[in-house]
Amino acid sequence: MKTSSTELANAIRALSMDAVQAANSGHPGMPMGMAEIAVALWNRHLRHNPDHPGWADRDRFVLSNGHGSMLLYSLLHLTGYALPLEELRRFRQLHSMTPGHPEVGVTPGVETTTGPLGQGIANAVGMALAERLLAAEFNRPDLAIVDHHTYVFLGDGCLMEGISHEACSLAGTLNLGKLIALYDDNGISIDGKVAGWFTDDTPKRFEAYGWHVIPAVDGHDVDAVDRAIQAAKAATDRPSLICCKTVIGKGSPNKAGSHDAHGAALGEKEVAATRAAIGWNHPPFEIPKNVYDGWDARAAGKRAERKWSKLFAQYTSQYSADAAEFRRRLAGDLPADFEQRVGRLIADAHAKAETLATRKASQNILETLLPELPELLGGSADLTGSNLTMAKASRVITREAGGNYLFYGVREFAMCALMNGVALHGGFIPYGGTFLVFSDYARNALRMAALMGKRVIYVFTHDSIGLGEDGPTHQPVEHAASLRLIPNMDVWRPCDTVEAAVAWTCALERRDGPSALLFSRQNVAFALRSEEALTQVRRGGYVLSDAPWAKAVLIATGSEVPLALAAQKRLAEADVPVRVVSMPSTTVFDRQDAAYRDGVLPANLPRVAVEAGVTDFWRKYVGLQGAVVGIDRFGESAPAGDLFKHFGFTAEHVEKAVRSVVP
Ligand SMILES: Cc1ncc(C[n+]2csc(CCOP(=O)(O)OP(=O)(O)O)c2C)c(N)n1
Repeated sequence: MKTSSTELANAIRALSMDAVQAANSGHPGMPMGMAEIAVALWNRHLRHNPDHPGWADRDRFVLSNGHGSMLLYSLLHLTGYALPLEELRRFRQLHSMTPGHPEVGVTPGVETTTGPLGQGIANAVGMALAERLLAAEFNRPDLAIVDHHTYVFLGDGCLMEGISHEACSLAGTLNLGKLIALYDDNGISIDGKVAGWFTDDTPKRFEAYGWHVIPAVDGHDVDAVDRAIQAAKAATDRPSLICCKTVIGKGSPNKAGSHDAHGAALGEKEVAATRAAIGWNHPPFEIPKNVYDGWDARAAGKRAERKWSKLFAQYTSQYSADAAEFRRRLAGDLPADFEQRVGRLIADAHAKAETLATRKASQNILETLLPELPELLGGSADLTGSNLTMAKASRVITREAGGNYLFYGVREFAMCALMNGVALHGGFIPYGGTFLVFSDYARNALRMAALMGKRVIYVFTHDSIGLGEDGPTHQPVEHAASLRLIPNMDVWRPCDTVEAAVAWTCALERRDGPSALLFSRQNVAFALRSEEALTQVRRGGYVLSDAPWAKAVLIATGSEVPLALAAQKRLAEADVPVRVVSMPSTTVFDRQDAAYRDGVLPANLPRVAVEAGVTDFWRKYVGLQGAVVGIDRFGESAPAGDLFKHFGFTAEHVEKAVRSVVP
């Protein structure tokens, strides 16, 4: 007997309200309200294989309204993913596979970590972009090995968040036709009826972005949603938004339609009343066999993947080199000769000993690497000429054509959240640029990349007061330190062409997290270093210039390294030998073994740090007895040279700081 859509939907309702009740924590309203929409998509359209969640050509599904995580966990369990009922019972408990919000890597089938509203839809735009670009690069006539949709559920919260504007506006411009968003229009958010704070005409808003909009769909009518999805799939020239009218907490006699159903357990009594109202007579966490059978997506998933595998086998026989490259790209492996190439790049930089702005050094590196790394997907938030993120091999992505460089427009947050989506999709290593000071605009996307452990590279230029005349609005002061506070974020502030090349190398080689590369606007004198020092740059901190019988250690980063060297020279002339340590990446240095760290920073020597940023951060290296030459206020608008002098970034002042700590 075919299981009815109502039963399929009610299984989601029951699992969601029961799991939230068991945890006495969570959000039952959204899963109960989106249950029919989920049936339409997951039971009739979504192409996926629960036995192989990593299948390359699966449809991607993003739950942008991630607080409704029980919806996704119910779906994954019911369709046959390796997510046993036991894990649903342990919703939100320590080390369960069902954390409060969906987390990629924790639960099979979860494509991205969501919860911070608005970012899921931006991730989905990134995934749809990656699909489009990969298809343009690898598909051949009659051999569309990349051909899948990206579906996203979102609610009022996502649409209120500014990032949804940034991301959806760009998705419209790029005509991402395989992106299909389903909007849970229930008129409720945490504080109550959204009519008091959210009255946009959402369909008109998305039409203005150039989306294909299907308004006023009854979100509790599975067939209606099904038809809307069919129409959305047919509109291949634009992304689609399906606006579904729903009732939050649908099924709950006393809480449906109210914010009471949003973010708290319904309560034992109301759960029982809901069971009775929807005619679900099974005990908590018991799903009848016919319902499991109705949901089971494994056989269909296997068939779909098998079909694709045949296509890919044919592709492999006709285009074996492309097939191998496709596999490499999706595996995220760097080309076999990568190590040699970057080895040469670093050796060349060492030999040339050029004095350049580190942002320019970064561009030169891209000139060398881009032609060899087709997986690099670059871009900038409208600062290409300043970030120097483009190279000769960059090809601009347009709505008509693929490429490897995207003009993101002035959309820092969307850029970074899109890059997360691109990295999650696979096939690319995204990098994107803006001024360091505007990393704040994107900050939560940076945090999410770090949390998800994704290889995303940020090119943050104009990294200090050294940018000069643009003034304090544009001069980062606290940013380097504050980026270093994000767990799993590698932060590099290279001092010259060699360190810049090493920073890029390490960021590209790193598979388990993002890297922020901080580059200067202004020229920085090349730092001559020994062969031994050269090999140690990748350890994040190293002895750049030693002195026998050193009385102190001077630690510097980026554009302040030459200053430390100048101070060292003055001190040497006055018989105060000091060691200079260059510390391009404190985060990487901190991961080195204790013997190495102690070797670089001997415990018995007083320390002075020099960085054109807030001083607090450096206390962990210099201690309370040491000194920091930094800047604990906002900058000023003036030529860089004047600012460095004004704020005490002079060899004289650094010398004084050293003398203050040397006994
Ligand atoms: C960026 C961000 N801000 C705030 C929150 C807290 N929050 C979680 S759900 C929610 C309301 C969302 O409303 P809606 O999308 O309509 O969800 P529904 O009430 O329909 O479940 C808020 C403010 C969040 N998760 N992310």
